[in-house]
Order: sequence, then structure tokens, then C-alpha cells
Amino acid sequence: APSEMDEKLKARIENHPCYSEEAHHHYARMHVAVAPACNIQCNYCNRKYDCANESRPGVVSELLTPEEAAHKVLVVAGKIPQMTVLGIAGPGDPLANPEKTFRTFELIADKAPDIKLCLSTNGLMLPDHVDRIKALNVDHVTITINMIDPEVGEKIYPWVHYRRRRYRGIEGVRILHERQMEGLQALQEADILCKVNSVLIPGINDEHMPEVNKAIRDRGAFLHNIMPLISAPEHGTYFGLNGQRGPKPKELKSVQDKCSGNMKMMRHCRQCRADAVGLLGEDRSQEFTKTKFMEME
Ligand code: CLF
Ligand code: SF4
Repeated sequence: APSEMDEKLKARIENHPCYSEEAHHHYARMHVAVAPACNIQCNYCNRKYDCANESRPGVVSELLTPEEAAHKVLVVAGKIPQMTVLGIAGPGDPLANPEKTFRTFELIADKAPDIKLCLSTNGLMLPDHVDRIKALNVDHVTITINMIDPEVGEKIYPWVHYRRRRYRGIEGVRILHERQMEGLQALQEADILCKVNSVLIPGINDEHMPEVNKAIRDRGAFLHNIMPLISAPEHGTYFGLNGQRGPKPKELKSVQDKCSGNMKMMRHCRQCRADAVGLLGEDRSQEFTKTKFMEME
């Protein structure tokens, strides 16, 4: 029965600050920045900064080795008792750095088995790794899906690097799209919870968003997080295409509202940095820089 399903889902998300709106006041998450490489190019990305698919552009997170990351997680968990979720979300794409990402998860699962593991990806390599994700007990995955129509995608992604070859233009976008849909379906089959992030880019994918919403809903995603493109003129660049601006709050809300009749929308995303620590909306990353946490027990 659907209500029984809802109860089960509720139990699975109730202490995840991103997946449950109520939870974000009481439960904290942290990210460890162990994944520097990326395998696609988004037009809105400036690679000097964190991956904008999950994170706030214009922020440079401190890169850690898996061992340093595991040490940091234990230190933070000892100081912040509400810490329930550990996510890997950059600064590049976690699945473009599979050895680093999975090594980090293994170390943490071994030393702190109560911490839930979470992963955010552009989806290109996801189908190859679903078995490993399942085996490591990662039950929450986020895929950033900005389009389901390669003609829209052509305006967002200039190239995709896949199995040692670079594909430009629509050819690359088609691969990305097929892999995202395949990955989504594989997560559903493996019973791994999936949220979809979409970066809203006015004039590019705003009118297309209800179609994206329908496609992901049909393939089992349970939460849709439509995030604003953030342009950052203070860094000398407008993130995006030919000086593309981010949506106004009203524009964002209107697209979220259009999709909200169909599935649960996330509206409390804080576009965290790849080394974020604490409750959503509080940034304690500076308390736990490498020089500081390496000294802490
Ligand atoms: Fe991190 Fe992302 Fe997991 Fe959350 S953040 S990997 S799902 S644990 Fe959350 Fe931050 Fe928004 Fe991400 S508020 S940017 S949605
Ligand atoms: Fe940049 Fe993230 Fe896009 Fe890679 S996936 S190009 S890191 S925004």
C-alpha cells in the first residue's frame, strides 16, 4: 500500500539533513573533499572552485587524502554529536575519482559504522559503480541532471570524457544523458535512495524542467532539488554561458512550484562546500582545517 511505502521511506530519511526537511535542524552532515578530478565540462563550472553541481561556486575546499579524511570524520564526529551523514561531493566528481572515493568510504565504514554514507555525482560513471555503492552500504546517492533532451544539454555541456575519449557537443551529451538514466534505474533496482539535483539556468533549461522532473520521477528518484545557478561576478566570471545570470528567487520558486505537484521538492538546500561541516546553514569548515584537525584527537 502507498502509505506503508511512505512510512518505510520516512524511516530511511528521517535523520538525513538533506533528504528530510525536519531533520536538517537536528542532524548534521559533513563533506570530505577527496575527489579533485572531473570527467565532463559544465559551462557554468570554473574548475578552480568546488563542483557547482552540488556545491557553491567560488569556494575552494581543502583537498584531503582518504586517510586524512577518515581521521577528520572521527574527530568531527567526536565533537559534533548530531553528525549522522558523511557525504563526498567534490571538489570534482566523486566517481571520476573512484579509488579515492571508495577508499574513503571503506575506512569510514570500518571505523564509524553508524555514520550514513552519501555520494553526489554527475552520473557519467554511475552505472559502473552501483554494485560497489551497494556493497559499501551507501544508501543515499545524488545525481545532478540538468536536462533529458540532448539539444538542451548541448548548451550546458561542451564535452564529456568517457572511456579514454573526449566527445564534443551533442555526441558527448547523448552519452551523459544515457548514462544518467541508466544510473538512475540501476539505483532504483538496487534499492538505493536517489535524489536529483538540477541547476536552474534561465533561458536554457527553465522551461524544460517539468520534463526533467517527470523523467526522474518515472525512474524512481524520490526527491528533486532544483538549485539556482549562482553567478559570481566577484571572481571575474559569470558562471555560465555567455554571462548567464542565475534565476531570481521568484523564478526559482515558480519552477519548483510547477514540479511540486508531482513529487517531493527540496527547498532547503544550502549549496554546501565540498568540505562543509555542521548543520545545513552553519559553516564550521574553518574549525576543522587540515592544520587544526590533524592536531585533534
Ligand atoms: Fe552532502 Fe549532498 Fe549528501 Fe547532503 S549536501 S552529498 S545530499 S550529505 Fe544537501 Fe548541501 Fe544541498 Fe547537497 S544542502 S548542497 S543537497
Ligand atoms: Fe565542474 Fe562539477 Fe560540472 Fe565537473 S560536474 S564540470 S566539477 S560543475
